[in-house]
Amino acid sequence: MRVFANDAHRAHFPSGEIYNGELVRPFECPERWDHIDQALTAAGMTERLDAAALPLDDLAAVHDPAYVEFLDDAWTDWTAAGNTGDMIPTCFPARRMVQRIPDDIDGRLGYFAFAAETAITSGTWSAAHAAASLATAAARSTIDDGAPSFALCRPPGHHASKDFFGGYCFINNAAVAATTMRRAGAERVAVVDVDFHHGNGTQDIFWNRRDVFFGSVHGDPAHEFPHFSGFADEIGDGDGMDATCNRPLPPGTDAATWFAALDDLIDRAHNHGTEALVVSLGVDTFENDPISSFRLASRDFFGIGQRLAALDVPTVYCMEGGYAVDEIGTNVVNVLHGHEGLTHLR
Ligand code: OKP
Ligand code: ZN
Repeated sequence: MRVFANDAHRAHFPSGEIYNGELVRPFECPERWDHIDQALTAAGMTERLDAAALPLDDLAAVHDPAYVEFLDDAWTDWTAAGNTGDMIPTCFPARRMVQRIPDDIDGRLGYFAFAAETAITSGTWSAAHAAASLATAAARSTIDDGAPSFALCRPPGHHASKDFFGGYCFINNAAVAATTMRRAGAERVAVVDVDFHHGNGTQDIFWNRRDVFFGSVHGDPAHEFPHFSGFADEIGDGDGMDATCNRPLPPGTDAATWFAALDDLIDRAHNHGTEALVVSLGVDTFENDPISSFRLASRDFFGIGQRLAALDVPTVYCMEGGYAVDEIGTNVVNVLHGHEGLTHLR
């Protein structure tokens, strides 16, 4: 497994996350990366491939240029306005309000956000840009020779849509990877999202498109974040009708039920004629994850890689969530070992 990773992620670490009515240390923290990095090394995956900075124009297939410009300028505008803390959106354009980009930075912050738990800090843009660059390089290398790659993206991406951030995500790394694979010649690409949370951003980006299938198994939005996306009756629209497939599952779902849903998604991706695969790899389906409620054990993660490898197409894994920091490395390595037909750690 080729691993794409660098230290640029460290620049993103806001001082707090709004959680249960309190400002807490963000669950999405740099130690997540460190534990994955260490587990990869211990498992013999010692090489780290870097990526050239992705030209901002290349993001235009996935994100609105005005949104990219907002992210690029956000910290400068925020501090120029005299603010000293991190950027936390507090006012959003709800139903029947004016959907127009404000000049004021507080207004722009709310306009380009869908959730308030996710703060922007001084290094957020550089880290998010670097993560997307890693996803691109990984996708390109995998299309070039067919061998699987893992992009150790941080911050994650699957909640970020064309023009909004939230759920710890700013740039949609998996959507950028899928776009890279399309441009490199794959006629049909599938994004399979195994993170505990629904990948609302990826779904939205490809909602009307037939060439990119999106399938997700996740906590039922009736009970879980992102609350307003991920229901079973969301199936895409227009040319993209039936190229979106959601499998929401109830809190407490066990491995057997979860894998039945994954097998279903994999069949759908296969029947869609996919020539290349992007995996939104969250390991927050783990039984001890602090913010999620599914019950996969560490060795179950091996089965995820095994099943996805059976699709037998060039595959890039993009890191998404997983917040049980002590076990995150084991769980990720098990997925990658499953894909490569190796043995699981435990
Ligand atoms: C990001 B990723 C639950 C609050 C949820 C946001 C979770 C973002 C998850 N009470 N807060 O998909 O792992
Ligand atoms: Zn998640």
